[in-house]
Amino acid sequence: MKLRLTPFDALIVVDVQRDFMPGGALPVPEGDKVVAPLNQYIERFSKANLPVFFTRDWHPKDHISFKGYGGIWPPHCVQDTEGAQFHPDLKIPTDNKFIISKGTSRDFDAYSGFQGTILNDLLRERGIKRIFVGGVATDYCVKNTVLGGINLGYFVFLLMDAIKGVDVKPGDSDQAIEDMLRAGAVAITLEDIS
Ligand code: VGL
Ligand code: ZN
Repeated sequence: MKLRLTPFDALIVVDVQRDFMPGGALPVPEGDKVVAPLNQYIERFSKANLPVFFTRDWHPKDHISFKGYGGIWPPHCVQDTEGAQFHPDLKIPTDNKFIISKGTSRDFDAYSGFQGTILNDLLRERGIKRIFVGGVATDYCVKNTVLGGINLGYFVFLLMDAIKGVDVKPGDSDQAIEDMLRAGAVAITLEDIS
């Protein structure tokens, strides 16, 4: 497939944070492998003056998703901790970039970047019609952001070369990809963008 970026396109980089990387609190196997390809997407979008959105998990220390507080996850991405920082090699543009924090209230979790955030408003304000989504984890926040985007009427491209999953159960990520494609997401890699 050859597709050309248009003024109605935006890149969404999901949760590329230290705690989701190998050695972090909630490691995604090979999670760090998304950084290099994402940097290439970021460069393409930035050079075309298109907005780049970075979602981040940004939990209070007693968040409902944490073990001991009603959830299933080890504490991760606690607000203002090192684990919540973006991967140090992620090339965050100086201009036309937006940081979207989610899961910020103790009693609510958010796997989707749209949930409880102004992401949809920011995209709509800018006339964005198509979103390109990569990051971690394929089977949680990437999946829910993609499905959320489709439900809100966006055309969604799934960046196959820039996603990694946790696979709590083997096959979860493959199933998530199947679910996203069935819902209407279109799978692409960097080569598909001319
Ligand atoms: C995520 C589990 C818990 C994710 C966030 O970013 O996919 N997964 N919180
Ligand atoms: Zn979380």
